[in-house]
Amino acid sequence: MSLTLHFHPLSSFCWKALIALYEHGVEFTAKSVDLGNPEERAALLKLWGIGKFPVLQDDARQAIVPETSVIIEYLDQHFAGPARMIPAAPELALQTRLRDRFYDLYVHLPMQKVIGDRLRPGDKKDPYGVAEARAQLRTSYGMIEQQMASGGWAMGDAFSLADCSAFPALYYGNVAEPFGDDHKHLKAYLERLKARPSIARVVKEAEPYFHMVPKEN
Ligand SMILES: N[C@@H](CCC(=O)N[C@@H](CS)C(=O)NCC(=O)O)C(=O)O
Repeated sequence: MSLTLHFHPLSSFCWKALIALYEHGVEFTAKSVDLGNPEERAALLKLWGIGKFPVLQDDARQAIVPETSVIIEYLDQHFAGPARMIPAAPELALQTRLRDRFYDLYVHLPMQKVIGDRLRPGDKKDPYGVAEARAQLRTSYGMIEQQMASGGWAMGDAFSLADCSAFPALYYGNVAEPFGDDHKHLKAYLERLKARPSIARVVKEAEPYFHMVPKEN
């Protein structure tokens, strides 16, 4: 098997890549990385100096592919079945990439800030940064509420890269800064995402690890 995904089942960005792998039905080896283990961390750093996962390794093409959006483009280029995560039409592709950036930068990163702060020692917490992140999440939720008013997927009828980005960001976002009563379209979108077989599989595989998600303190 030529593909290996270096990942962790609980990691939100790893979910994004896994969703695309399952959408394409690509065979791959899932190599779980324990970042708390110095040898496993060093091995990941050798692949990608930033030391974040997921990283896709393609032995057949001698390629190391970090960064989820790039991994998903790579899968589209080399492993896509009939469904593509990035549409062929250039304008639609641009809008899909924009929506992907929106979910990563303005939902996923602030969500990580809120949840990541729970892991900091008591004297190293960043309440100001967390308040800013929560405000960003609420702004983004308001935008998504409008975007999703007519239902469907992030880009309309076709499931895409933007939905791969949206799910982990919104799933953990709702844990970090719960949706409000005025977010009915957003809530419905998250439920549609959860029901998608590729996503249901990712969540099921993560379930044994959910007790490791840091609780609010
Ligand atoms: N921009 C990166 C973000 C990856 C990322 O933040 N991964 C997290 C897990 S969700 C990670 O590796 N965290 C460990 C660390 O920062 O040490 C991507 O899209 O792949």
